Amino acid sequence: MKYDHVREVDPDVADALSAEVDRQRDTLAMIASENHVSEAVLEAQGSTLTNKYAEGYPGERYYGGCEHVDTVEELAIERAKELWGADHVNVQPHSGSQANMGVYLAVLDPGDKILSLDLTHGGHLSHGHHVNFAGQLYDVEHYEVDTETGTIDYDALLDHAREFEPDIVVSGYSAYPRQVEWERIQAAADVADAYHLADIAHITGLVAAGEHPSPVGVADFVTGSTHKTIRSGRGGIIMCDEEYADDVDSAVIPGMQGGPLMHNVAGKAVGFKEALQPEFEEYAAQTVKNAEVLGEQLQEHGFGLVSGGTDTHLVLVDLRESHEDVTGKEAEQALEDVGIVLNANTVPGETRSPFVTSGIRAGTPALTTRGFDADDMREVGDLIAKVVDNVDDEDVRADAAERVQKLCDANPLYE
Ligand code: DSN
Repeated sequence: MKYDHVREVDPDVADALSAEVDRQRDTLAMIASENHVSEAVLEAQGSTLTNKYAEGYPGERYYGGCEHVDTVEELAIERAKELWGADHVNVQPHSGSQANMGVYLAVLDPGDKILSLDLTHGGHLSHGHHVNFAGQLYDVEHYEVDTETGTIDYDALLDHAREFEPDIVVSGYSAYPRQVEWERIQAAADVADAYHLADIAHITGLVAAGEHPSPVGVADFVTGSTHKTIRSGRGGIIMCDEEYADDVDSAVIPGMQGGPLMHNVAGKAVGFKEALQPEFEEYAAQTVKNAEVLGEQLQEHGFGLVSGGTDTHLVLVDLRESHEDVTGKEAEQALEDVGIVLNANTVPGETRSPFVTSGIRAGTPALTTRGFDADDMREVGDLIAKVVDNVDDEDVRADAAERVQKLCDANPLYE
């Protein structure tokens, strides 16, 4: 990729942009929330739509000159409706967190009650963590996974909802390897006469491709981010029934955002079109298969997985089961040194700080995009095991780095 215009104005930034392309080409992107979008999505995001203000919605903007951005936003909306089957879609949230903020703003008042999964059990900051606006504005309690099984304790959630009487129950997670039983979450919302927000940020692509059951038609609100497994332009999305459409739209603008990022909306439209092609279903199925193979390979090497495996695009390794003395942070650093980029992650029953942690989370969406198959994933599993087994061994690292480079060369990116 060339950045000729940037280079002319700003060589320092051009160098960083080029170096980042090389980094992505020569390392394994295994942060479960990341992916590699197509050049078509990149081009749409880098378009002149970044120049346009378009507060409002297609056909009813506060500014003139919106005919082309209207086309783009309408296409993004129609394609999203086709992908997820929702009645109403808002494609303007700048991120998944802002999509959640939009829903809270639409139906909650400050001080209202949120019941959501604890962050260390796989939840998300925007579900009401105390350092986040949601934890500061609302009265939040958390449910948990069963620490024995690693899966959501739906019975305890039901009891918790009965006692706490939340105004909204939040489901959908950022470090949960198993399928979510949306109806059982809905039962907890029903018992408290609460709304149900399903945040499918991580699994948007899996849901669209039918690789994970859909909460659309079960939950009142479904939010997501658009650049993870769905592999489109960066940002967020809100889906809901028609009855909540006006409340959601006014919460997004004027409630919490100004001008939409129309270049990103264009990236969403293009990525959604790609996801509507039959190949996307194959991609999503392979993503899940690759995670399963990775998990099995790690288990062969003695690693423990939260919940004992995965049905999704990620595995969550509990290092306490196999490497009590290696922290998530140490494993993350050792792996990054050989070109395997994933993240340290808290695990259920975590005793270390969120900066240290006892786990690592590894995802397959980006590797699957660049063509990794089951054999490649076995090799990746072997490499992760070898490096974590020998965190301080320079020879092991040198050998692993070479094998990582071979995998990258065999599965080229942005040629
Ligand atoms: N940062 C994302 C993740 O890694 O899960 C969630 O927003």
